[in-house]
Amino acid sequence: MALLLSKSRKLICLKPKIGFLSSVYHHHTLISPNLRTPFRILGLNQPHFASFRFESTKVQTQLNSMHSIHNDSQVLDFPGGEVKFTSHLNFIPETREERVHCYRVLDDYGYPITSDFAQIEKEVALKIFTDMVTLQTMDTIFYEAQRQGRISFYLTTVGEEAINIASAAALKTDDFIFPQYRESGVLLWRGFTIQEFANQLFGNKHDYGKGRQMPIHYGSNKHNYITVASTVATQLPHAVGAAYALKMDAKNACTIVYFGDGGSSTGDFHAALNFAAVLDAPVIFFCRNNGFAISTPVSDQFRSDGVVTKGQAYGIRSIRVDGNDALAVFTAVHEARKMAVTEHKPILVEALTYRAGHHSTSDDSTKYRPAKEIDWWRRERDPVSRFRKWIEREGWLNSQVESELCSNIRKQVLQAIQVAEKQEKPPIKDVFTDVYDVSPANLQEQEISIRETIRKHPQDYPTDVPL
Ligand SMILES: Cc1ncc(C[n+]2csc(CCOP(=O)(O)OP(=O)(O)O)c2C)c(N)n1
Repeated sequence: MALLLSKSRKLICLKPKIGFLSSVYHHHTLISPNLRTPFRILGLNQPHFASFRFESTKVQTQLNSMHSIHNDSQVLDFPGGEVKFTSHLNFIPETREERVHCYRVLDDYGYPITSDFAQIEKEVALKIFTDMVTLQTMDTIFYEAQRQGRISFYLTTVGEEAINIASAAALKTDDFIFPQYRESGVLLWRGFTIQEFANQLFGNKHDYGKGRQMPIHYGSNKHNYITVASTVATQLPHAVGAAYALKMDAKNACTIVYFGDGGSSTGDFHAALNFAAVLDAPVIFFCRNNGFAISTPVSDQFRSDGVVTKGQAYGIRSIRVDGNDALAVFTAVHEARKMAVTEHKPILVEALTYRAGHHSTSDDSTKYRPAKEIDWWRRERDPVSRFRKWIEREGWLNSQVESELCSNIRKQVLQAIQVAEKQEKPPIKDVFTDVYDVSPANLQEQEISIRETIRKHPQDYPTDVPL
């Protein structure tokens, strides 16, 4: 088949091999991941091409050269870039000799081991600490509320407070957040109130999701926080598309997408990384490698050196950080954001941590890992106390201020639960709205049916749901 190529807007006419090309009607733009310059293909009026034949073009020359090369000194001028030939039959080993190092700033005792980190002002450091404590307190009290049967489900961020808060602190408010579900601290950092969290958990009439989602499926337009979707890793391609849109609109912003090690075992992860790389999308892939996908340990999930090494396979700049070190997380995301926004590059951050709580209230993790291991991480690797030691030494916090702060936060969370619990639920009609512009016949029938059923069996329906 013959076609016309134009590179850098200069037309190169290919001699038709089969002489049926007489006119050109449509322009198609093909952005090749392998070539720096986009090639504009001027095609036939038929919408589909079965195959291409290159003639008198650079590509054809490259393809021809593949056949003529036969010793070590020559290179293969491949469309994806030059490749040196070798006569050594070498397979790339499946692992590197040494695992990728993990960037940290604070040691286990809160002492800086380097001066190579982003400077944080006192106010920001205190907000990081306050929000980490708030997150821990919310987790403790909301978890207990679920155990008391007051809410149906909960999921904590225990052990991942630094990942949540310090990564959020390094972003700008115009950046869009695509969470998995263990990142409520990012929303907290952005100003979602404890009352708003409680309203969602209780699914009352003030919940922005109108009570239609399980607890912990937070979302906020105001805070550029895309609503949590439990389907693991679906947020990854979404974040890439949104990042590409930000770039097209010349916005000074990026997206960040959080996911667990389990999320990296899905097809969506690989599709997202590849798209992001070839589209030069300003997206930060933030992997919370906490060792487990529910009961599946990372050793049963991949044979690679964690997740960080997968970035390079897709042509993505990557870093591994200590997820329990707030200063390391802050610095890595701060730098990642700069590169994503100014260079229009995707960046992969793998934060090593440990899920120090159960997967959710539907899980008992002592069934598949030793309780002693959990205790050890909670005691010895707690990211909040490590950061506290650092700010104490900086002279920004003392024990009296800390204890007032803790008791104040506790009161606020308890108060928010009491308020949320007393609120009415959203009205029954909300079950049937917001998907279709005009309600289809089957939904109308279902609404009539449920109202009739409630009329017949009122004792089986909650009294706080307005009809
Ligand atoms: C597509 C899909 N598959 C399976 C599940 C069930 N599931 C819910 S959470 C989860 C584990 C995810 O683990 P990870 O991504 O490591 O995140 P973590 O919970 O450790 O933070 C699984 C398998 C799901 N929600 N969606």
